[in-house]
Amino acid sequence: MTYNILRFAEVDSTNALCKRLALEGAREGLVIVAATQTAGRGRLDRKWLSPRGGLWFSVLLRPRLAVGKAPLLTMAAAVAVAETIRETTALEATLKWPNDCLIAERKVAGILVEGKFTKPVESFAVLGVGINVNNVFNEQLRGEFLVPPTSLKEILGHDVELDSVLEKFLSLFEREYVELLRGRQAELVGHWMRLSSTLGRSVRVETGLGGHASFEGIAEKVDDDFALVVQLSNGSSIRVMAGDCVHLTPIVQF
Ligand code: BT5
Repeated sequence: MTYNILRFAEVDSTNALCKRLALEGAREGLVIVAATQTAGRGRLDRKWLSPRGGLWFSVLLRPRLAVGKAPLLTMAAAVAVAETIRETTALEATLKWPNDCLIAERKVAGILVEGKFTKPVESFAVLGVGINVNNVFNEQLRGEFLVPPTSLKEILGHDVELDSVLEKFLSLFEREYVELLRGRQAELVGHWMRLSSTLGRSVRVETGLGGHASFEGIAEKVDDDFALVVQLSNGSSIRVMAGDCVHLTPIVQF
């Protein structure tokens, strides 16, 4: 993939801008990077705080992928984010299903894939990534987050060059993306599982849907569609396609 990187001092949301350009016919590989976002967003229209110092960017993809397989893009990006952090800082970044990257149970990065999956020619996916690199959080704000946040600078005590993090991510992501498009999902799933801190763990899952809107169990595995399989105390399992997952206890061995 040939990347074409456009940099901005400030945008509303790199995902929103990337989407607008996608609709105008921009090519796969367009990367929008912004020093700050005034309306950065997470899933379900949640706010994503994007002050200067962080790495906020979106990549335009035009994958030939069945609609149901779109979550695998999040998975591929998550693997690339965790490995980028491990390789550039040697910190032990892990993955929380479905879209968080954590260090010591604090959220250091989040991923938001949005798209339009209709006719193959018109369809696209915008892969948005936010990594807390050199930004720091004040204590008051910290309490308002779903998962306590952290940044690379906060842990390391020094700045990390934003461009080197971006470059590393783009090359690692491309590798996972190519594998995915070749249909080698099993490798990708295996890769994600090795980096995961969700599996083997007691979790609470919130789906926001009726029925089993919220339940607890042991996170057993993710399947080929990146659904999370959770084992309940009565021995049965629930397969969750989308939702939030809260880590409840330390990892237990299966
Ligand atoms: C995410 O959503 O984690 C996806 C975040 C994606 C952000 C990128 S930045 C570039 C691109 N352009 C965009 O507009 N977005 C993408 P979710 O799992 O729903 O988590 C959202 C929650 O994370 C919020 O409700 C807060 O609790 C918390 N949060 C907000 N800002 C944060 C930050 N900078 N670091 C850690 N946690 C944050």
